[in-house]
Amino acid sequence: MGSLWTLPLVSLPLCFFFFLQRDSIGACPGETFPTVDPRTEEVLADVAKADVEDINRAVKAARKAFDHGPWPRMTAYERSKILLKYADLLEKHNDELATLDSLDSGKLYSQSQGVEIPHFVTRLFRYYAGWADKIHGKTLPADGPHQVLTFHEPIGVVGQIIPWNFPMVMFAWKVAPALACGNTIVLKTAEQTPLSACLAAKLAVEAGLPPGVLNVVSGFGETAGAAISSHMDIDKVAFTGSTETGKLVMQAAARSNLKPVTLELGGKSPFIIMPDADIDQAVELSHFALFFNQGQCCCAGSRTFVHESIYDEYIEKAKARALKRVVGDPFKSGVEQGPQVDKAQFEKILSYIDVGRHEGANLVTGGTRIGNKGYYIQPTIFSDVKDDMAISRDEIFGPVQAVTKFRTVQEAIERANNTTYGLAAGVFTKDIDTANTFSRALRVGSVWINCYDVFDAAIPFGGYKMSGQGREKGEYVLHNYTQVKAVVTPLRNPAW
Ligand code: TXE
Repeated sequence: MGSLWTLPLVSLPLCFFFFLQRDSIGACPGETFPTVDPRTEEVLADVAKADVEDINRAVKAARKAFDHGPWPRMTAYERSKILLKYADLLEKHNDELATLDSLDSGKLYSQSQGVEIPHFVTRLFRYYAGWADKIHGKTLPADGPHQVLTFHEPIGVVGQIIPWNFPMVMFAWKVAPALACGNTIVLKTAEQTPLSACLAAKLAVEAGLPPGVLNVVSGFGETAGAAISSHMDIDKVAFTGSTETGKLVMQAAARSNLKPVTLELGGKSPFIIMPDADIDQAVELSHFALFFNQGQCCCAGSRTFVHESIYDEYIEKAKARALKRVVGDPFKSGVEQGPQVDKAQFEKILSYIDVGRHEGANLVTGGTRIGNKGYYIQPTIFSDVKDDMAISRDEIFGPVQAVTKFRTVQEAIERANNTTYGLAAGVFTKDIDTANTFSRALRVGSVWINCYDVFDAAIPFGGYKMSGQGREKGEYVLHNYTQVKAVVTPLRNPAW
């Protein structure tokens, strides 16, 4: 653990947002809001509360940097070198960034320190540093005596709004590709988890990102977030969060300047276990698919479909596994599950557990909070869940697994697809034909066969239906952050 960030954060001057003019600036009226440690329910730090006027200032800085600054004009290779230097600094500060994310969100330190920052943050910046000088247009064979070229240009000032479940990972998914394409950015962190992005913004200055290119703002959704999505001088908005808020972002974008919108939203992903599966492996993987990160994953495998022939055995073993799950302080080794991120999420999950009981699902294990301090919830399993129950339809975003049985592949496909969401799915089978059938029939953005939550900088991620629009990561995300310009020139001597 990094030494600096093991101090109680209340005393640290983390009350700011950064413009990259080498200054840290407080929010306009000097207002702050507390960010809370979900382990103790105590205040960690007071953070600048950006308002509409702060967003205007951030956009002004980003606009100036885009219209007149060096970032979109420098060679792609120069941009790439700065991104690589940024990645080196993120790597150097791996443990502090991980500590801030775990303090702020309650996620396991082993996960943020050993997996998220190195593999999904630093790695992602290096991946997009590699892309910077490979983003280019085409030469097109048009009918007639014309030379036709396309330029792939940066889109301009990009607004980005991120959630709290993977604070630094979401920062990297948004910032790295947008910078590689030559854009400038105004990014708003989630009000639950503003800390790590403050440090990341400071490191961006150190890496040599020119002034005004990356503007990180902490504040609330209804004010600062809404000001971003409705801003007339922001050219594109990228959002990750709930489906409900995604609709508001899209409406605001349409009502203002019709800026293009990409959305990565909620899910209710099926995890389908066939009778030929190794039952112990299936139990372990489906447990991981749901309970990972306290169940706070947009792609959590939250509807477990188990073939009727192995259903009873599965329930028994899944219960034993859930009872073995170690819940506690996310900084302690051996702990598998920390607290939920905040009071609102904690109460939402407990109320869904009540709804599940009242709807007649069978509570197999769990169902209550743990202790009386901190937002800890018992790993919870419901069996005999019917498709029309709220716990099967709605995104609970917590450690609550809903298990149901099925008979045929066709039935599993139809029921798995019978949702407004379409983010991801897991399929557990030894039969390649069954695996192929599922991967083609499921209406989701990611299908994991005999694995789950496999992320890589190169693999695109995003949703069908109300799980979102557009893709993040890989080459696909570059479309979100570039404009295509067609340039046509008459050919004087078409024969040549
Ligand atoms: O999400 P919001 P919340 C789901 C999950 C969770 C539920 C509610 O089911 O229980 O959403 O969580 C900003 N204009 N996911 O309330 O409101 C907000 O400040 C512009 C799934 O935290 O969507 C934050 O930065 N922005 C999800 C971000 O939106 C607004 C991850 C997300 O907050 C805004 C998080 C507005 N009007 C929650 N209102 C995933 N896909 O991974 C809020 N925001």
